[in-house]
Parts: sequence; structure tokens; C-alpha cells
Amino acid sequence: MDYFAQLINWLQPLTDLLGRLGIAEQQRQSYALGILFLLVTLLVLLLIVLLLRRPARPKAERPQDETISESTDEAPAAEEAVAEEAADGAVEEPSRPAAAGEPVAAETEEPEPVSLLQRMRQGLAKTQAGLVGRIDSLLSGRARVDDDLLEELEEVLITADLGMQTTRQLVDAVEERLGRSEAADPQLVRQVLKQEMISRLAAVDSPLDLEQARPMVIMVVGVNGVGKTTTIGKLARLWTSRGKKVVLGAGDTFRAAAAEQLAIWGERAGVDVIRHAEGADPGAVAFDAARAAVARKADILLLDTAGRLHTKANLMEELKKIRRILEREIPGAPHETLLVLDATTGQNALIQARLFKEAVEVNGLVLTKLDGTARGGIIVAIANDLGLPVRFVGIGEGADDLRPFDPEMFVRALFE
Ligand SMILES: Nc1nc2c(ncn2[C@@H]2O[C@H](COP(=O)(O)OP(=O)(O)OP(=O)(O)O)[C@@H](O)[C@H]2O)c(=O)[nH]1
Ligand SMILES: [Mg+2]
Repeated sequence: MDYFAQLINWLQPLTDLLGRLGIAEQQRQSYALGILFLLVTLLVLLLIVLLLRRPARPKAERPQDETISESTDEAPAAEEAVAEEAADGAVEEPSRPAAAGEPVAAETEEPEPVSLLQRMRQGLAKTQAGLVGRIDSLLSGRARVDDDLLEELEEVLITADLGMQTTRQLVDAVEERLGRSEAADPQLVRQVLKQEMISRLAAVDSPLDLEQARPMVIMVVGVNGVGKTTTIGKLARLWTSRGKKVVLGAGDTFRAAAAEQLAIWGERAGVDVIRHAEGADPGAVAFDAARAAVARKADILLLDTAGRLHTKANLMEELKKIRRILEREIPGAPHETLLVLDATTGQNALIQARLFKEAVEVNGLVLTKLDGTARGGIIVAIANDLGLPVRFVGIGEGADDLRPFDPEMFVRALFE
């Protein structure tokens, strides 16, 4: 009762206020108690809301903060690694859920390679069936490695576009490593082929070094329709997402709408495109693009070129002239001449690679349209026969469908 009396006492100012507002004396105390009750309820509700909201945040943010502070010491390397993974396209799928508040560092490392491999497998499905599928049906039910088996294997490899030279070397390797003994297990043939393909691709493998110059000038060449412009667009997007400043040069002035096509890719990637009118001198575009790349302090200049001129000799002469102009403007340029080849053309791609290599000092290859063909084996033939590294492979038309080439992942995607 004492407490109640104290409470009434304490509520006196409120009761007086209610009196001044014209509330009858008998009702003032109950009104004051009601108001007090309301205020306390509101306060409790407010506290509950605050308590429910607070703990969620620190938990979600702490792992990220730690990751960031750890990585700042070695910023360039760490950023590169993260960016490389992010830029690899399919990697985005598994990393997304991590944002929900789970420790990010652990999640970004594990699932990504799996998803990259799966995406590569999908892209190579036709080659898988045409090459490894046929090898598997050849081996099934065989008891030993004999002349017949080796002969049939040779036929499968040649028809799967591995080329005469590479096919011969692969069959020789099988024969050498397994012999023709009664005991040799035909299933081992599969293992030998897989290892030989990896080692032949790995022997010439070398990822593109973007740090060798600034601006790093990359001239993109190849016959018409192989995917040069699309590849440039995809690379611009990939490298901009890694924080590089990219400038594009629309050096294909021969084909109507070529510059327009590049401009669209440039807009998508948010990069500057240096272009002239249709029919203009491609050398002048190269000159302006080189000047612009230097003036704008670009990290990378990607120069598109025509895939078709009036004659093949014209095309090669034009490319040589562009090279000379680039070199005059930026010492050492072009630092990379990237030859784009369309995998669906099979042996033709091999012939083109030889021609371009002789004419314009190709440093690296891009194999496009692997998704639409069973002729992906050509990649082993080209790398092995010409000793040129495959820098990127195209496994679809989407902006994220250009992947840095990884020999082991490529062969695993085919065989596993
Ligand atoms: N499926 C698939 N299509 C691709 C790939 N790369 C390019 N393409 C398609 O190939 C077609 C030709 O690509 P472009 O980039 O215009 O080829 P280009 O070499 O610049 O051709 P020209 O400018 O005529 O010399 C386009 O329809 C592209 O979408 C790929 O990896 N997979
Ligand atoms: Mg083009």
C-alpha cells in the first residue's frame, strides 16, 4: 500500500496537469495510472526492438573486417587473387550467399573451383562426347592393348581434330608407357592420354602478364567471324572489374558496323573506345588509340583489327603496318599479339594459326566457341604443334564466358 501511495504521490504533477486540462477529480488518478502504464509498455517494446536488432550486425561484419585488415599488408597480390576469382564469372554464383553473414574467407576458397570446373564441363560437353566418349566406347570390353586398339585409337584422335602430329605423339606415348603386353589394362590408356594432354598443354602454358608494361598494348588478330570483337569486349569487362583502366581501339575500319559493335561492348564495360569513320586508315586508329592510352594513363590498350581485307596478303601487310605504328608510339608495343581462333573450324584453325604466326609474331591464342563444337581437341593440336600458349577460351556468348585457360582444368573437364 505504501508503494501505491508513493506512486500516487509521484504522479501528482501529472494529476495536476490533468486537472488543468479539465478532467474530473475522481478520474484523474486512473487517467494518470493509465498514461504511466502506456509509457512503460512503450519503453519495454522499444527495448525489445533494440535488443533484437543489435546482435545481428557485429557477427556478420567481423569476419569481413578481419579479412580486410589481414590482406592490406600484401594488397596488390591479395586484390589480384580475389579479383581473378571474381572475374572468372561462374565464381559469383557460390560466393553470393556468403553475403548473408557467414564467414566470407572460408566460403570463397572452397566451392569456386568446383563451379568453374562444372561450367567448363558444360561448355565442353560436345567435345567430351566426341573425343573422350569415343575413347571410352573404344576401350570398353577390350581385354588388352594391341595393334587393333592402337590403330582405332589413332583414328578416333585424328577425327576428333587432334591433328596428325599430336595424334602420333599421343599414340606413341600410350604404346611406350603401356607396351603391348597381355597384362596391360586398356583403362590405363585413358589415364595415359589424360596425363599426356595435360603435360603437352602445360608445356606451353603461360598466363598473360598484364604488368609487363603500362599501357600494356594488346593487338587482337584473326580472320573474320572468329570472335575478335566479342573477345575484346569480354576482356575489357574482365579487366575493368579487376580495377584496370582499359582503352579500346576500333582498328577494324573495313567492315561496316565493326566500330559500332566495339562501341557497344565499350559502353557495357564502361571504357573509352577510340574510333574513326568506316573506311578510314586502321593505322591512324592505332596511332590515335596509342596516344589516347598514354594520355589517359590506361593500364591496357586493346586494339581490334579487321579479319578480312581484299586479299590475305593485304591483311597481313596491314597488320604489320599497325604493329610498326604501335611500336613507334609506345616502345615494345604491341606487347601481346593475341590470335583468336574459332574452335568450330577444326583443322582450319590450325592452318590459320600457322599463317598468322609466320606473318605477325603471335604471342598467344584465344580459342572461341568451344561450347558449340565437338572439335575442342584442336586446342591440344594447336598448342602442341605450334608451341603457342592458349591464354583464354570462349565457352559461350555471354560476357562471363571467356575464361583464362587452365590446362589441367580443361583436360579434367573432358575426362572426369
Ligand atoms: N557460342 C559462342 N559464340 C561466340 C563466342 N565468341 C564469339 N562468339 C560469336 O561469334 C560471332 C562473331 O563474333 P565477332 O566478335 O563479331 O567476330 P570477329 O572476329 O570480330 O568478326 P569480324 O569483325 O567480322 O572479323 C558473334 O555472334 C559472337 O557472339 C564463344 O565463345 N561462343
Ligand atoms: Mg570484329
